[in-house]
Amino acid sequence: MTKPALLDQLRALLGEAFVLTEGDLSAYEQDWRKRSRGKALAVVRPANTEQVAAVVKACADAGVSIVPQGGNTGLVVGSIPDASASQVVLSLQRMNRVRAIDPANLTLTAEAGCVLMAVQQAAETAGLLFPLSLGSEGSCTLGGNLATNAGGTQVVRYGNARELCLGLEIVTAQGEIIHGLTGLRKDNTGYDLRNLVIGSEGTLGIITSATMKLYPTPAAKLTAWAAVPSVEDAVKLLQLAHQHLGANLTGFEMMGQFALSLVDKHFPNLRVPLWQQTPYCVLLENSDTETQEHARTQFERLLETALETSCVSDAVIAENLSQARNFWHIRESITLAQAQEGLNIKHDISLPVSAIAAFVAQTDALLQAHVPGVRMVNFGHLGDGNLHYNVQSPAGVDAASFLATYESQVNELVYAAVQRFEGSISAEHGIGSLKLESLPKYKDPTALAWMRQIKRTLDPKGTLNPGRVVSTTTTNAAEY
Ligand code: FAD
Ligand code: 2HG
Ligand code: ZN
Repeated sequence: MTKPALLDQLRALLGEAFVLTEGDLSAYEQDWRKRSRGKALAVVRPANTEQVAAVVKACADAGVSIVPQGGNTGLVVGSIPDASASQVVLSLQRMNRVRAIDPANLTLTAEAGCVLMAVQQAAETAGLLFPLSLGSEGSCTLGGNLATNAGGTQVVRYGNARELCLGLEIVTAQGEIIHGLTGLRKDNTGYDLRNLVIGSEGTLGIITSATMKLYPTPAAKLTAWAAVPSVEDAVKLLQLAHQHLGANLTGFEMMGQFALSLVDKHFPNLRVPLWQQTPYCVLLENSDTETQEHARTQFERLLETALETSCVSDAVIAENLSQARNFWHIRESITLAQAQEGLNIKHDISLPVSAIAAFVAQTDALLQAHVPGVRMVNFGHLGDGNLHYNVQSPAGVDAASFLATYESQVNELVYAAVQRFEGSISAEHGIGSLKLESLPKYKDPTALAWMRQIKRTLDPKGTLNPGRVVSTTTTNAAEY
């Protein structure tokens, strides 16, 4: 089938208004960080699962590949088309209904294009908690969260998107529908297809709806901000927090001085506490099942011990909700502040918590030796062993030329260190196309071979997001 004939078929399936080929399509064609820009054959906006299935079938029959897209907030260039003007972007944004909430079963079922914040709000309206929380929650979607197995700031207590998901409705690469919207917590009826598709970044199936776990809302929530002298001290504080707060510890974020200086520079209204006097700050959250007073007493005991043992040099407990929100706002603004500062080299890595201090000390030194004056935007979800270990050009050096000269060397240096410390080169953002070539160097080769085999079996024509996560086109098996 010719491309014009496919476009006619898509228009007949969805309606003229929902097949976009003209005008400014940059919101769909450019990635969030503005690193890459592609060109789509068309952007299609189906309204329901049957339409998604029909679009996939039509494209598969025509030999045209599809890039599924939610909020387009991904950070690994996985949700935009390539430059060939021959791929269809399938946006799930019109599928944004919360279909059901079952308070007795503690579940919520929503369509894939539901914005994360809307899911959180629907749960809140029902008096319950949907704990997934990311800085991009105002625009990322539930489908995108599941496709990337997103993490965020509550993983230390509630797990990442995978742990929150009970059931999925999926459109396959052939345009069939898997009706898997179960709310069961136990279901051992064979291979776990839900978990195969979660984290597959749109390469194995299109998620059209999901059933997610909800939780009782904590009776009290308290936030604290602590200055810590070193990463080692932050890790000591984490151990103390586990001991003192147990399951009440719902957030533990570490932020380096340079990361906070960027927030201070680009968002001066936020008034970052303590950052000038310390190399690192930590944001802690205590969600109590009892009372606000109980939460405060627990926090005070924790911080007293931390001050006595000198792993904390100073600390503030938020006095009220607005101060707590401001602390979180500062943390969530680091990504935006980096975007304002200019591109840097991002590394979303995870390590055993016990290895993090040594990793940072050694890798900081290696990077300084390699590129003197390089500035580290080091922050992240320390409670999960997940660092955003980002490398910014030395002061006065243009970001674009820094990336052009150093990106691959810096990646190799950092990823080799991650490997030595038995970590992962992608903790929560995924592989996309940005890390496609790095993955084979660090993934177990047999595991990678299984991944390629699964992709080829489920999507033999390469209809769904080809060239992302794994490449199946190379002839060099040793490479991919
Ligand atoms: P998109 O960007 O549209 O797509 C991401 C990938 O999923 C692509 O490969 C796409 O093809 C695929 N996809 C999208 N929808 C579907 C679907 N319905 N079915 C199948 N495949 C699909 N990530 C974290 O994990 N933790 C964070 O703390 C975090 N913070 C962020 C803060 C900011 C300011 C920004 C900009 C990003 C942040 N991210 C974070 C990254 C990003 O928001 C997440 O990866 C998010 O889950 C992507 O959702 P999305 O709807 O925008 O997906
Ligand atoms: C976060 O934790 C996100 O804020 C983005 O995962 C990380 O900007 C980054 O590198
Ligand atoms: Zn993160």
